[in-house]
Amino acid sequence: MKKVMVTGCLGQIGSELVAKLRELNGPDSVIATDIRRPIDNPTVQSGPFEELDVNDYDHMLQIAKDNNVDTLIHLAALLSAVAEKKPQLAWNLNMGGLVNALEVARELNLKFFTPSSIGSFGPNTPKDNTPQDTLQRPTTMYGVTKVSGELLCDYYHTKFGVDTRGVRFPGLISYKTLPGGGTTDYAVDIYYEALKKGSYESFIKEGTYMDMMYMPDAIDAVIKLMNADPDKLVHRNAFNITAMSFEPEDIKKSIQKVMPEFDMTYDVDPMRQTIADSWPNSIDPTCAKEEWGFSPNYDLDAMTRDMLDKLKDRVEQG
Ligand code: VAH
Repeated sequence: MKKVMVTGCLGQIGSELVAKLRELNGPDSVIATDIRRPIDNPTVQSGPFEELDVNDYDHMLQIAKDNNVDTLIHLAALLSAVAEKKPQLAWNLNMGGLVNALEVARELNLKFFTPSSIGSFGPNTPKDNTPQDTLQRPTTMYGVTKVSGELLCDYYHTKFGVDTRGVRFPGLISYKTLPGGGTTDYAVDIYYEALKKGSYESFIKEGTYMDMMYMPDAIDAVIKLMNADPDKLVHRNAFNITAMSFEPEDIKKSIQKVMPEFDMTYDVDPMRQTIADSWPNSIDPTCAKEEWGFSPNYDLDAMTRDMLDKLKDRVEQG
């Protein structure tokens, strides 16, 4: 990955992945793209940036050619809760953008990454220790685009020889960007509210287990997978990865170890609860560990300590 083009670079994953790649390989090693150009944004200011609508194939191809990239990391997509409110827009953006990105990768022989999600599983998937290869009948538009994307990426590898790779991300927790319309966002919101108010009202109900991971582990996983020996990859699109599985009461107790007075109540959002109930309780990351050495570092308490430490200054500044 000497010269990487990233779509959706202003999102939760993109903003941190671009920063890490630029830290490792230099500011000019990444051409960051997104549909808008917020001039005061660190991702825009820290290196090459282009405005790009991923539904504009010709423009995407031109940017990749002009910057002589060797890798395309395609992140632009609507997340689960927003996608459920705007399913047609979600299909057009998530699938239209992906087809364009895969075509650019095929045309220019680029290495390719796009994420899937635990959202690619559905209510009749085995819920505990969900296998790498199993039934995938998601009941959300987000999940339909994710499982379709997995199949399309495998097709482009088998049919056209494109070096496509992906992971099924769990819920990702980070402090550098605000949550972007996902179902697992409660596990991000809770840290902000704990510092602002000392309490949180969860929109996901007690006892709802979901896989989660701290963003530094997610970024390391993408880079490790993209640098992995292709001959060792039995699977490609997309690997189960996870660092932990927890429910709202677990994260409450973890925060209380740092902030004993923290309290949590519930006001369940029926739509996001329905989405969460259709996803696994925990997935099995064995294939990722065996095929490319996936190895997360943060557990729930380590993540909590770091999140509260990093967020406290920002919350105090308002
Ligand atoms: C969402 N954060 O909630 C994303 C992710 C597994 C969840 O795909 O939509």
